[in-house]
Amino acid sequence: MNPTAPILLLADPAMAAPLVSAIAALAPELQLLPYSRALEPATLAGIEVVLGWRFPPGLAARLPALRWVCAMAAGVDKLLVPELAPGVLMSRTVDPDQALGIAQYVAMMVLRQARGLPVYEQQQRARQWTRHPMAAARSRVLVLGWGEVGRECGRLLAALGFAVTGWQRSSGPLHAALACADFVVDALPLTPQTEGLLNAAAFAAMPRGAYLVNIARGAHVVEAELIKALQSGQLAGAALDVQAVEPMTDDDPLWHQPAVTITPHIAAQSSPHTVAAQFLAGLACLREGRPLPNAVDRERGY
Ligand code: OXD
Repeated sequence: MNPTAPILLLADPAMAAPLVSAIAALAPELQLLPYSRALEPATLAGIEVVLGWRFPPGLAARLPALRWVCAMAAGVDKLLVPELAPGVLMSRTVDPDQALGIAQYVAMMVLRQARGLPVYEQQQRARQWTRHPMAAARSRVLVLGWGEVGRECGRLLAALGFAVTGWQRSSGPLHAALACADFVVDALPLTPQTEGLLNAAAFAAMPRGAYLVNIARGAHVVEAELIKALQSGQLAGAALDVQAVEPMTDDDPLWHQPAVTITPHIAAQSSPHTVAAQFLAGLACLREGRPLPNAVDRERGY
């Protein structure tokens, strides 16, 4: 490897600024090169390492010396582009604090629904002081995806008194599991097998009045079919931190669904210090020919 080759940074410069400072504090000698379309082919030809979130279309094919792609996020779906050469290694960020932050977001949304808050918010707007029967929330929660994030969501929800089951592809048929869930929390990676998994048939398999929380990827959900399930009352509501198109456009029909709570992919972000430390640890492994921490199996997609 060429120790002086710049690291290509694929991220919005404003969003990446804290990460750039964290890396500079730990490894001031490293040159981080923010991607721009004006970069010369000769510069791209020398790139061995990419740190980022998403490949601009066609870029991976223009990096003949590329050895390692390090995702500054938990998910790698936007980096797993078909033109990536077969031998290129990939790893991702695994940040326990991010997993906890996501679990807190999930707990907030599940509790909000389970304790009937949407009804009381509506009543407050109408100055209506009406009590409804309310017991401790002990609903059944199915967490789809049992990796670091899914397990942390499960741990926190179980501590709050919910009956939690984790589901992964080896657990058995999805629809049978959905049939026993008052809440479904999506924490799956996005792969060809999970894209569109939450569709009309999946919503129909859930008990009437179930609630969906998605902190994973918008492409898991067939949004037009979700809207139909909400409008028919099959689903009581959904909290969507991720959407099929991000940023959402003005005319996205999800904006108009009263039973949907939308947040802009903020459930939790990985800490720049953790990303910096894990990236530098990975770089040292790559240079010394040791196995990469948090390596991604490109075939599986996570
Ligand atoms: C993600 C992240 O993968 O924010 O969505 O880390």
